[in-house]
Amino acid sequence: MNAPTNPVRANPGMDSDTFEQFAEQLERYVKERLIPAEEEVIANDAVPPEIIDEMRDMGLFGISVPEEYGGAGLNTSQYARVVNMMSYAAPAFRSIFSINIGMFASALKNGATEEQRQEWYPKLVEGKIACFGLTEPGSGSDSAGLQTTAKPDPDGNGWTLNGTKRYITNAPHADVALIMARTEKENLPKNAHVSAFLVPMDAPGVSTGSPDKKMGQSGSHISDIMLDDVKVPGDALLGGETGKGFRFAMQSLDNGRISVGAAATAYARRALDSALRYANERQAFGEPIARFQLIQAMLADSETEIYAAECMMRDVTERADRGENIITKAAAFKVFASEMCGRVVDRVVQIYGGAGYLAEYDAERFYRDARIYRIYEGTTQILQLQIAKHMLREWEKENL
Ligand code: COS
Repeated sequence: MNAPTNPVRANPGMDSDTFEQFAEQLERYVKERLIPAEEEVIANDAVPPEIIDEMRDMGLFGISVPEEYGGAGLNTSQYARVVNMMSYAAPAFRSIFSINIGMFASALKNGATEEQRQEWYPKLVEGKIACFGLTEPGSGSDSAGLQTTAKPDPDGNGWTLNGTKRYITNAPHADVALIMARTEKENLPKNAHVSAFLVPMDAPGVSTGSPDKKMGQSGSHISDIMLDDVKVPGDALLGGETGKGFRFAMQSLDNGRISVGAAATAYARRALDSALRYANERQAFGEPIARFQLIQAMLADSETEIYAAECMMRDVTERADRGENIITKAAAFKVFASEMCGRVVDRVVQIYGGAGYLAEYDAERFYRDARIYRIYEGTTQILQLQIAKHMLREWEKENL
């Protein structure tokens, strides 16, 4: 059963002709500019700065920001399609702007005061980079267990933050972080001990660790953020109220899960296209391996599953645009798309055979890059629990 549509939150987005024109250009940009640049991204573990500038010029860093604040005002369906199109190329290209247009923009939309929106939306549009500080060394899935503290200053005019955030995507490049911190010592019902703060990364006391070495996703960087007696003004508190940070973070994660699902779906498509080409080139027993039915089964299963994820993406994002509550469907999409991508890249390595194990061929990096999709923005297991919790709650409402 779905929550009723809320007309206040329904989002028509950019007018569809303009969006389709933009989508066509973006698709061309991905194929003609980003894919040829992948080798350089991998060799240097960095997205070339000129590509970041081009992406800024295309407005990608603020594409979901409402038009009245200078953005392109994409709705959730359009946002997911942009993420999906960009994620056909190496994951680092999505990564550099995805927090801006996803979790950070979402937190501003759901939680910020008008003054905060006026300050931060235009900065996203300009291309400033945002990161999202929820996870800590001692709390990942158990996000409400965070230990970072925000204490009110004695004069009542600001806050002092202390703590460490871990695995923060884009932290080494970010201009601003949304930091979830504890404003109460003890855990409160509904996690009301958590509040969210807009923290400029150049504030005194903020530092970042060196980028972590990872299994895949070259060119995308994560690191710790250390907060050492960081003083922020009173208006850095998101929404101007304490106790709302967990809710804002979870709402942002609904959006982040759509982004990961869209990215995983596109990357599965990329890997499958590559396997299709390889299966037609590679000869065995005197003919292309694509002629063999056991290879065909792997191709067909992958096509079927990618199609299912594409349909889920369309459905969940249209529901979001109608203002429906999408907590469970965003989680279900992320679970299915990320697990599906894992199965597809595994089959793709199998189709490539021995070559699939070599770094010289694409299949090996597809396999490594895809692994994180099942983990970040909510592991499959945490999302299974979330989906079941809401199913049981609905059932009880209707039956008890
Ligand atoms: N939208 C709006 N409000 C939400 C919400 C959402 N998606 N999720 C939670 N809330 C609010 C609600 O008020 C909720 O109370 P009700 O369910 O009674 O309405 C309250 O927050 C508490 O939520 P919940 O009971 O789900 O919190 P738990 O402490 O049980 O924690 C899990 C839930 C474990 C699911 C949560 O901590 C989580 O999602 N962890 C994974 C975090 C994650 O994805 N990390 C990835 C890295 S961050 S980039």
